[in-house]
Amino acid sequence: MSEDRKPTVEAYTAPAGGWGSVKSVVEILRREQVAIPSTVKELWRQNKPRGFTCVSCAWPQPEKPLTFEFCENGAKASAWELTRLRTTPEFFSQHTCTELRNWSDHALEQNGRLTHPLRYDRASDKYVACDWREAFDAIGAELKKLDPKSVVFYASGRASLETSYLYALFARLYGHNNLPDSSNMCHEATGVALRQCLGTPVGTVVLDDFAKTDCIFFFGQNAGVNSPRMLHDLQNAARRGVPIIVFNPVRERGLERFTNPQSPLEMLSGGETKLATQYHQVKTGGDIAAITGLCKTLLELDDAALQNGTPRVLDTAFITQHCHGFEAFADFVRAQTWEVIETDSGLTRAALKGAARVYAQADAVIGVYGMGLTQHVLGEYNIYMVASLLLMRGNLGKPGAGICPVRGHSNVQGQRTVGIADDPALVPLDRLAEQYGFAPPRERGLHTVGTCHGVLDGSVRAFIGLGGNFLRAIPDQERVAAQWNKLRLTVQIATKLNRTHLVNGEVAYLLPCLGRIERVLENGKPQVLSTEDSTSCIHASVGKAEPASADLLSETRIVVELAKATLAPNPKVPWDTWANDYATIRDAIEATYPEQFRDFNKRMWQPGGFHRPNSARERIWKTASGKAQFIAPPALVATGFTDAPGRYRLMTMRSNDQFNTTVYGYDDRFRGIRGTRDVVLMNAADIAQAGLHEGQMVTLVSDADDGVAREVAGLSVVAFDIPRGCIGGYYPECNPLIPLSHHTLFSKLPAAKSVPVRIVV
Ligand SMILES: Nc1nc2c(c(=O)[nH]1)N[C@H]1C(S)=C(S)[C@@H](COP(=O)(O)OP(=O)(O)OC[C@H]3O[C@@H](n4cnc5c(=O)[nH]c(N)nc54)[C@H](O)[C@@H]3O)O[C@H]1N2
Ligand SMILES: Nc1nc2c(c(=O)[nH]1)N[C@H]1C(S)=C(S)[C@@H](COP(=O)(O)OP(=O)(O)OC[C@H]3O[C@@H](n4cnc5c(=O)[nH]c(N)nc54)[C@H](O)[C@@H]3O)O[C@H]1N2
Ligand SMILES: [Mo]
Repeated sequence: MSEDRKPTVEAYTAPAGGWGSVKSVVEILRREQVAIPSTVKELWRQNKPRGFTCVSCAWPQPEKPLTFEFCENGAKASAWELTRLRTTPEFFSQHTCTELRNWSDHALEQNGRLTHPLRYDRASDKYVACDWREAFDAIGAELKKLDPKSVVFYASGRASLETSYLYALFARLYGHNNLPDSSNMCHEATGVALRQCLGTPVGTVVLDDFAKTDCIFFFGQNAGVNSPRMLHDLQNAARRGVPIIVFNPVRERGLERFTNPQSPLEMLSGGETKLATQYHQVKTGGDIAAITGLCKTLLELDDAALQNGTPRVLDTAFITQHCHGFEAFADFVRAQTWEVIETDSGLTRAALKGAARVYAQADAVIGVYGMGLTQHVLGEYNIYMVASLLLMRGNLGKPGAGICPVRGHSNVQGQRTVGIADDPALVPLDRLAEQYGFAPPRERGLHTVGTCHGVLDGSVRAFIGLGGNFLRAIPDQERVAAQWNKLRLTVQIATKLNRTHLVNGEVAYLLPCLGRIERVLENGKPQVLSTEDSTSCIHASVGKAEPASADLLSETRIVVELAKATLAPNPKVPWDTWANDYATIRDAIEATYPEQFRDFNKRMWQPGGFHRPNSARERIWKTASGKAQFIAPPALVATGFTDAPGRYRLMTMRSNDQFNTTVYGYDDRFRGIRGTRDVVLMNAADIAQAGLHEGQMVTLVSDADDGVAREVAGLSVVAFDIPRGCIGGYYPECNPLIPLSHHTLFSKLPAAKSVPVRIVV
């Protein structure tokens, strides 16, 4: 399917939100051909008590929701699920998988919801309809024959706590910890780093802290696009005069100014709120240097205070009582020269000092971050730096302060909480052993990068995907995809067709499921699901919309049937009871995690949900030293490679018109790029220096030193306000450029925000 798209680039002058947002939602409702009144009715129920949890991002729902507690991108994600368009067996009879592989990501998903279970027929290279029983029995028979260690159970972060708990249990009863998930590409660095320095794998901030904070530092997260409901909290803070200090290589409109599309007054009067009070265009991979500059200034200010006899800038009482490693960290920071800090961050000393002074004057500071920090080779050190910055003034474990990683998928954090983890140390295996009378596998399983290596070397033989688009989301996607059809078995549980479903193992099934917005009936009774948001808050989610097809099953039911078809019966594992009444799954979760999920079935109905306990919030540090840990970095640049002439740092970006690999459309409104995603964003001076011109078609080639040729061709050069030496391209189109070996040091998270590339014409 050829789609001719010419880029047009023009500056976007309006604020985030506002009429542009409304227009964009209306356009997508039209495109999905949804019935507008019933869709609006569903949207009204979004993120409300007794409503459903938005399928888009993981930002928390407030206790007292707005009339319409949804945003432009949440509405898009819901319309995408509620679409009237259908991808039927009839459609598959007309197209081979080889042909569909030439369709764009957008065109495949735009074709609408999957309606029937499908078996891949190698002879015709087509999917054919099958019945559920046949699918479960065939998959079960295959799994029984395979070595469990060669089988991978992937999860994208959307499935509910109930489904995820059963999925992880299924894997362990079957005999492996091969449970990679999307967080392996996302916030795994957060889990690893925060556990190390604060003794908790998750953020410490809750929604209420945004109402109490008096300063927000914002690193590498694009709230206006990826968690737009957060703009309400930022807007409220900005109106209280709270400084918001942003570090981001590009000027993201959503962080600069916002018109609340839910406020008639603002909409009609053209009113807008300025959000960022300072905006620092740090180089990609330059945050360690930038934060070193902030910390250095704090030390200088503290030295001066000591000398002048004025109040200390450091919270020395907190540091003495609660922290470990401060002296070594301070020595490291003092040893860095301003010249190097300026070069490595791309920011001036004056700018960094200005930001640090604001920090020093605030009593309660929140540090927010996203993929701009995690997706670098030194990603964990980026996070240690934010934590250290906060620790210097005791900004942890007090109201209005703390660390706030903004999670991706709506239940990605929750999936880990209930056992989706390749690292068995994160799972209460002894309790599972007792509860279900089996010996859980103890050795470490495969994460996402490990799975890719296993596919390449042939040790992985089967892949089950609970949602997601694995082959598009991973690094080195072309190399891995080329080996995928050597797998014995591939099973995908999905709502819509994507590229991963078109590369199949010898035996392959595509199992269509209900989405979260839809009514789930089991045993004739409506069921409720639950999810955990970015602030460890758990709430019920009630789907009410009419299912896209009568032949869909819930994700929970699919997991249960797969497990039953694969495993020997075990009287302690009541699969049918669970599938018939999800409240019994929640009881099982509570039995496994009694402290986390106390009174689960009751408390999930509280308006705003209930919070899991968080030790760091209570200033209890479950770290090796028993204290919060200052950790100095090994370098000031997070990229993991050295700069060289002609070598650029490529950051892969999300547009305003996509949800991960789901591409809604080809306009990136806030960045002013329309009609295409095949662009490379460059500083005008770099374009001139490289002898290129705007609009020129170029090829990006990977500059990794591993002998593998990787390239993405047909990209149009766009002049953009981005630091020199740094360039931008879209995810997932640029993923073939990321070597599998290019990942964070400890969590093996693909370093998708600084990829070494060259430009060839
Ligand atoms: N609408 C929508 N919502 C989403 C998603 C989506 O695709 N679309 N995806 C969901 C998922 S799974 C996730 S994980 C989150 C992702 O949400 P974010 O964490 O916001 O992820 P990105 O948009 O990839 O990158 C964030 C920002 O990092 C900046 N950046 C890049 N490199 C650097 C750097 O070196 N330093 C700094 N300081 N900044 C840098 C980029 O300019 C960008 O503004 O959003 C979730 N929500
Ligand atoms: N270069 C680069 N690569 C990246 C990133 C980056 O910033 N740059 N970001 C990374 C990040 S943060 C993430 S999280 C991953 C995302 O990786 P994934 O989670 O694997 O990918 P998604 O695009 O979110 O998956 C979309 C598919 O999920 C299915 N789906 C949607 N809703 C449901 C549902 O309710 N149930 C089921 N069963 N299926 C459903 C649909 O079939 C849809 O096609 O990508 C990573 N890859
Ligand atoms: Mo993510």
